[in-house]
Amino acid sequence: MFPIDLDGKTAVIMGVANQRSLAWGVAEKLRAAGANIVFTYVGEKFRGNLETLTEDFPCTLIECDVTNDAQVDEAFAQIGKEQGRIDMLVHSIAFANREDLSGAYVDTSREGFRTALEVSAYSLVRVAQAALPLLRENGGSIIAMSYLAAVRAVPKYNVMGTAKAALEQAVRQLALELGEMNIRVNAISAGPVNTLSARGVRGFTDILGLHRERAPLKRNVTLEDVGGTALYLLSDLASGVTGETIYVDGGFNIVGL
Ligand code: 1JT
Repeated sequence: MFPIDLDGKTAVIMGVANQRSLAWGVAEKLRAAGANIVFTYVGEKFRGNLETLTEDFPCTLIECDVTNDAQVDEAFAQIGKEQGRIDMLVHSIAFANREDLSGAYVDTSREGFRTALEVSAYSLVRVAQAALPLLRENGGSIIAMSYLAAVRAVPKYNVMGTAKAALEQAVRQLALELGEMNIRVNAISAGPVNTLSARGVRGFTDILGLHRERAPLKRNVTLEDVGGTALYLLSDLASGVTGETIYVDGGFNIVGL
């Protein structure tokens, strides 16, 4: 196997809640490739989870609530101080109020819409802004996590679909603007995975089953699947790829009937 060597490269990974997180799937692949990793978290509970998960590998943990401008700036200033520069940025953050991921989309509140778009889409722009001084010297690669509901109407996903549409557009706009600095920006559109976020959704098991039946690969996607594509996008193997949304969904999105 041709190894991807990320020795001497530094990644910032935002959005590991526990071992089922998509961001953790990315972290495991980056670690195997030899990358140096900085994890950001929100709150002591998730810091504790990260401490347990990363017991056996050296990395840095920094608090970063993406809704807090001062904290975003402080976090990346500290990363700059400790690491000098970074090469990779992984955005794996989303939030919507529980009542906005069920019921009628037409009932979405102003506050619910604002929250979902702020945390799940604007946050990519804001962290790219804060990370830019650390990425621009040598160029780099940014990825974000999306879902099919960005481009199709998906029952229940409701306002998160609006947020993912905004996220994918932000990926293209950032790719256009940061390309001249050799910073690539891409999205992974993952099939449903049984993460902490998904567990809060009633009927999620049915969604997984439906995917398994209809997807060409006849299975659900794993953290390995998502991590592998992330590793490719973050490495020089994808040196000519920017502004894309790559589907890691077992082919679900290509099926017509
Ligand atoms: C959030 C939640 C973002 C669940 C999410 C998410 N992105 C994917 N999922 C899982 C999921 C959920 C539904 C779905 C497919 C996947 C929970 C709240 C925070 C943001 O429907 C087809 C509903």
